[in-house]
Formats: sequence, structure tokens, C-alpha cells
Amino acid sequence: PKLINMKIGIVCYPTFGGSGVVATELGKALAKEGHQVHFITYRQPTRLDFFSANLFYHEVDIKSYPLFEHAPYELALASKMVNVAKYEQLDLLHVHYAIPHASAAYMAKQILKEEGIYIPVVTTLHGTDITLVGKDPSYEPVVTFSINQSDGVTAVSEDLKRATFELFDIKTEIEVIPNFIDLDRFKKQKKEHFKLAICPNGEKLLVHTSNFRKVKRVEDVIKVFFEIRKTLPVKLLLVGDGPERDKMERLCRELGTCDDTRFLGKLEAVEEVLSVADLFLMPSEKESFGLAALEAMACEVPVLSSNAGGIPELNIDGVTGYACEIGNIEEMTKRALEILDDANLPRFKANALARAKELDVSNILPQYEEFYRKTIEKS
Ligand code: GMT
Repeated sequence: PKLINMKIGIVCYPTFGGSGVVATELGKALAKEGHQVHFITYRQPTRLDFFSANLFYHEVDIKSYPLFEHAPYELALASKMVNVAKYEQLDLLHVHYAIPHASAAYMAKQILKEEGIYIPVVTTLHGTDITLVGKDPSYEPVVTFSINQSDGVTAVSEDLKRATFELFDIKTEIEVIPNFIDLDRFKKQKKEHFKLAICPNGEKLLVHTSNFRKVKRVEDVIKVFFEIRKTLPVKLLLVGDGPERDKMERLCRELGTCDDTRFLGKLEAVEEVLSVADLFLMPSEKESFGLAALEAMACEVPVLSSNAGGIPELNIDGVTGYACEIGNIEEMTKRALEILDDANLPRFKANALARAKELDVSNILPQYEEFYRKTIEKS
């Protein structure tokens, strides 16, 4: 039976990061289904730049005082959650990223309880909130407590679920609901002119997109590219920006690959670049899911990745690409050449698209709706 429409508050980081993208796309998809969605963040989420009758945005106001060295964002957020939940009569709060969203939600819930209002909280764990930041001793007690106090907890991969149980004393169930993709937006587009401009002599095109943090191991992208280039004419596009970018530009100069490499910086329409790519590289040290690789697969691009975290659940080794040992440049180069071989490439491309279709938003959205319904019912 069709679920009755719900009023859902979504709390997330409004940035380019994967957790913010998933939260925003989820809200948009829920709104399309007829649910009313209220985003609560400190800035308009990157992909929420249009009007929809079912979408609302509530900005968290962070007041600064000379006394505060750090303005207490978590308190301003909790207060905003209380007001939105009360006045918009929300059925559920869905917070993305444990820190500080899950603990702020706990506080909001307690305040509302005093007023006789009960609001269930769903927390979605995205990865770095667990594997990098959350396990830090300065946050661990609060992360453990707020996960245990959530009415429902989801993780974006089996591996992240396992890591959460391993790193924290968790007493609650965790349901795995993977990242998803909107195939209406992410699909191979005809951009031959673009390909011709970058690869004028029919070179194969390699693409990497990330926030250029250390965990992404962008240096492995450049090293693998350097090795492939010895046997195959190739070009490399690097999309995104972040702390490692300067170092990566220097590495290109040292290896002499600058002429065949372009750093494009942050791009909104990444699907246009992916539309002309032959191989996507994701050699991450840690990766709970790998949304950027899914975006590539939706555009029919096979993936050469590491086997970190949840990546192998997405990138099926030998089928949609290869998931190699972290940092093993030799193996990655060998596998990349195998994928790029014209005898194999069409098969890998087709498999990548088929895997992306399994993770289309139309297949994953009902899992969230069902999870909300279960959580509301049991609370
Ligand atoms: O990868 C990042 O640095 C961004 C990060 C985030 O927290 O926003 O992404 C995480 O969440 C994404 C959405 O669930 C996942 O697809 C990414 O794999 C995950 N990143 C890591 O685990 C490093």
C-alpha cells in the first residue's frame, strides 16, 4: 500500500561532501514522492537551488559573542530543530553525520519531550563520522551515546556497519541503506566535442574526482596514470579541490605528466566530464561507500579502485572494474590496462551501468520510507 505522506526534518552538512549530497538528494526525492521535507542547516545545500512546493529550508543562525572563541553551533542547531519540529509538526528528524547532528538531535528530543512532544530521530552514518572523526577520543563518548539514543540508525555500507560495531559500544541495530544515484541526471551525454578537445588523437581519458584530502590518495591516481602512459596514450582529468592539490601539481611536474593532465577544480556539472571518461580512479585509503564512483558508473564509466571499506560492495571486482589492494600501483596499472583494452572496455562499461541501475534512487528511496515508517511505529 502507498505510504501516507510524512513531514521530515533533514539535518546535514550543506557542502560538496558526500553526506550532504546524499541528504539533499534524498530530501528532493522524498519531496517528489509527496512528503514534506524541511532542511535544517547553516547554509543552503549546494544542490537545493530551485523551488518545490514540498521543500523548505531553515537556516541555523549562529550568533557570535566576544566571549565565545567558538560559537556553539550545536546549541543553535538543537534550538532550531526544536522550533521546526514543533511549529512544522514534523513526524521524524533524519540527521546525516553523527557529529554534531546526532547529539544535537538528542538534545532537541529531550527539550521537546518536556513539552509533551515526541519526535523520533534517525541517524545515518556516512563514514568519516565513524572511521576518522568519531573514533577520536575527544568525540567517542558523545558519538557512542548519540548513536545508542537514536530511534533508528542506518549506515551506507555493510563495511561501515561492521566498523561501527567494532569501534564503538553499540547496543542498537544498524540497517544498511546504500548510497543511490538519480539516473535521470547522471547519464552518459553526447559530449564528443569535449572529448575531442581533450583527447585530440583518440587517447583514453582517465578521471578522478574528490575533495583532495589525504585519505583519497590522489598521488596513487597520478602514479598509476604515469605508469599507464608508458604503454597507452592517455589523458587525465582531476576534478575537485582540497588540501593536497598543490602537492599533486608538484608531483605531476616531477613526473613530467603535466601536458597530459588537467586540474579542473570544483565543478557542479561533473556528469559532463564523466560522460567522456573511459576509466574512473578511486584509490582511497578509507571509503565507506564511494558515491563519486557510483556517479561515474551511472555515466557508463568502469572503476579502478582500492579495496578500502565499502568500495568492493559497489565496484564488483572483475565485473564493473577492479578493486585492488590499497597503494599497490603495480596491480592497479595492470588492471587499468586490462579494463582499457578495447576488447574488454565495452563489457566493463555495460556492467558499470548495470550496477548503477541497481542503485537508482527509485530502488533505494522505498528503503528509507519503509525505515521511517518502522521507526515512527516503534517509537
Ligand atoms: O569522502 C569524503 O571525504 C566526504 C564524506 C562525507 O562525510 O561527506 O563522504 C562519506 O560519505 C559518502 C556518502 O555516504 C560516502 O559515499 C563516502 O564514501 C564517505 N567517505 C569516506 O568514507 C571517506
